[in-house]
Amino acid sequence: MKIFGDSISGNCLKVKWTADLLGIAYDWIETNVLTGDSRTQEYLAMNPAGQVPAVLLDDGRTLAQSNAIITWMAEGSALIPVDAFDRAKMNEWLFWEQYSHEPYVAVARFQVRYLGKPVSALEPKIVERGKAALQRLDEASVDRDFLLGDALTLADIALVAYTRVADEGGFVLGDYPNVVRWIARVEAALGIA
Ligand SMILES: N[C@@H](CCC(=O)N[C@@H](CS)C(=O)NCC(=O)O)C(=O)O
Repeated sequence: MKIFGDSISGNCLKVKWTADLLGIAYDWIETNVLTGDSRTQEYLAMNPAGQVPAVLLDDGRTLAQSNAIITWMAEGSALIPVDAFDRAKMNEWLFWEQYSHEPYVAVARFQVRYLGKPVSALEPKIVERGKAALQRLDEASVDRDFLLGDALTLADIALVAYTRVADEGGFVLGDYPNVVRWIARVEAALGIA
């Protein structure tokens, strides 16, 4: 399969890390969102959403949305709990990541690091909601190694992607000591420390 991804994007790195951990073979097609590579006619024909990541299978099928891709890749692996309730809890984190974490933590980072916006010029709602997301993660990781307990799941992979670089958006990770320790554990499990 081909993975279309931009190496600066946490959403894309989730897919790479999951494939690497599971030993899934792929060709990485670097797709620069800053220069509009995901908005060409050719790319839009494959993924009408005009975003990365996307995967193109050898049989021509395509799949987009980072958390949909990693869920498909990890089907049947230890990264997805067998128990239905635990699996639903993992999905709770995945949906929360896309609606209540990524739109703030990742967007702040993109605006500061890649668009050059001063942290002081960030929209207050982005900063407040980003801090709230980090606080929630800090509370969730106070008494457990990974978000669902003892074992790494897709919840950790999805959420570590932008949390580990939250500093680049002006957030102070040191204010969330449980998060700092959780990031180190997830990075070690993924071999990306
Ligand atoms: N919900 C999507 C978000 C994808 C997304 O926002 N991709 C960004 C890079 S992180 C992108 O492709 N931006 C370029 C554009 O929209 O033109 C996912 O999780 O895959």
